[in-house]
Amino acid sequence: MMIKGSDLLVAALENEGVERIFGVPGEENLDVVESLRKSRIELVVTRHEQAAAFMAATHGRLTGRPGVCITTLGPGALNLTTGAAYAHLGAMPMIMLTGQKGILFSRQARFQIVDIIAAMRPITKMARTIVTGSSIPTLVRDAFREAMEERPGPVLLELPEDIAGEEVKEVPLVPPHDVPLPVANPAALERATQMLLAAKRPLLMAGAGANRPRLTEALSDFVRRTRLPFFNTQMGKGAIAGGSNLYIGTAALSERDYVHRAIDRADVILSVGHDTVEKPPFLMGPKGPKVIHVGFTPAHVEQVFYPHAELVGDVGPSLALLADRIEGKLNIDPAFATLRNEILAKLQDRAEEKRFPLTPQRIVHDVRQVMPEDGMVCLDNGMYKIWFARNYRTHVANTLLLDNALATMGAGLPSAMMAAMLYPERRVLAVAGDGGFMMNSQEMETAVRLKLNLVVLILEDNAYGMIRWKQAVDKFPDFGLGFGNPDFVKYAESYGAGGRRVESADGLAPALDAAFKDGGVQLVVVPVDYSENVRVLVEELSRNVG
Ligand SMILES: Cc1ncc(C[n+]2csc(CCOP(=O)(O)OP(=O)(O)O)c2C)c(N)n1
Ligand SMILES: [Mg+2]
Repeated sequence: MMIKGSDLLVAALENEGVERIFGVPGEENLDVVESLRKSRIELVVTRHEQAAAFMAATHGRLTGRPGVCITTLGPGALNLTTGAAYAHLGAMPMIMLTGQKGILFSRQARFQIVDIIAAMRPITKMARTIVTGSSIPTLVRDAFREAMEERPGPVLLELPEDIAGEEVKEVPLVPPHDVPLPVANPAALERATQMLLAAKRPLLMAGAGANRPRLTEALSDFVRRTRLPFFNTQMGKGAIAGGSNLYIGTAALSERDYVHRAIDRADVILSVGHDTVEKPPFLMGPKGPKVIHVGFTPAHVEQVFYPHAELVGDVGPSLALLADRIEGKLNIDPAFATLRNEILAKLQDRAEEKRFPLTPQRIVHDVRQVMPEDGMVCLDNGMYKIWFARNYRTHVANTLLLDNALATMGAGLPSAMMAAMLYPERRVLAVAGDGGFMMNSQEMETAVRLKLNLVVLILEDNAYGMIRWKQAVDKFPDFGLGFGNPDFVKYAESYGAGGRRVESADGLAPALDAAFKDGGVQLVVVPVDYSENVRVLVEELSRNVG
């Protein structure tokens, strides 16, 4: 039996359980598009390849299974680079399929040809050209294995158009299987046990890796059993469900924030899944706490993070073995509980203030009011990210999606679109600045076309606010970072979405609630007063030295 290369590719993707592919095809992909038409896989076209990559990466982040995106060669493939880096730094499994001119013969000389494999190599785990149809089953299986394996990330497969269109002898697909991972070595468990039993003020830190879908239940179980007080990094938010009287805060800044009062007093930190791509949650030094790294892979050594012990292996089962050894035996300083109350009370400061334009604290507070526990807030990148990371309480894993790895602007809306597709029964909110929203706002059309239920909240300050804040912190004059905006309500309406503008301090929560009740794609724009950035994040915290 003979089979066309593109049919074999699509069969191999079906074999991996792929349900949708996001992207913008070019003429080099037309065989693949035709094979998709005949398959169970849905082709979702986006209005920019970057958004397709952000969506595919978010699929990987939320499910543990790679999301898939497709583009043409050269210009289309290059538009995936930011999404590739987002998945690479964020450890999100993703498969990128790009077209290429024929490799066996080419009648177009070098037209549109860019060495995409070379361009993508530093921002992928693996990048390969498919040179013969008969290698497709093994290459696709290997690509998925590589993308999913710890530490997960993006993989690129480039399919030249002649290989896609060529008939080859049918080759069997490779069936996927689960791979249970080894657990931590007993000697490592013993060492961690001794360190924790000797500690007076131990803390657990949940890092980015703690939010892997396979891990969250086991981690919550560990905290319930050991009663270890915990904090999290920005990307570790929500990883520990329940046990909320043990939550001490989020380390959104590297030092001096309220939560550092607890971190600075800790003698041992059990760091679960910390990935040093994140901005450091605290800075290690000669006098600070001893750190135990718990991870699927060994820790990296950095100037500010160099663990003293490591538990390497499948994190859930390894933590269960650690809990067997320490449950009921820890001696935790009761002063931590008092400190916790002080820290959390501080974060409530000005949360209900009536100032208009709204303060960031008020915005975070009001968003929490309208979001159910399992509602998902998907942030773009801007000043408000720090406020959400510090002040927004999460109770369910992956309910505050933010990017503290590449920290790119433009991912907020696409990541929320993916969340809305995967969890149609939940409330999903994208939060973006007026700068970041406009970097992928064209995807409002995709969201409307897909009939998603999704609310987009835009924080309007007519500026690249975060950079303006840094400019002020560094004592530069206010210069060059302002811009004008479209009328966002009319802009939303022009896409067939709904739009609302918040006109008073008490207007935000009802506007968001009404938007969710209306359903479909809804945009809410709220003016924000960023003077709190300097008052709290610079002046107040700078007094917290020591
Ligand atoms: C793609 C990209 N370009 C530039 C930056 C640098 N940067 C970080 S935050 C920011 C300003 C964000 O402005 P806006 O989206 O309006 O949010 P605001 O801070 O004003 O709330 C910029 C330019 C970035 N992180 N990503
Ligand atoms: Mg702005």
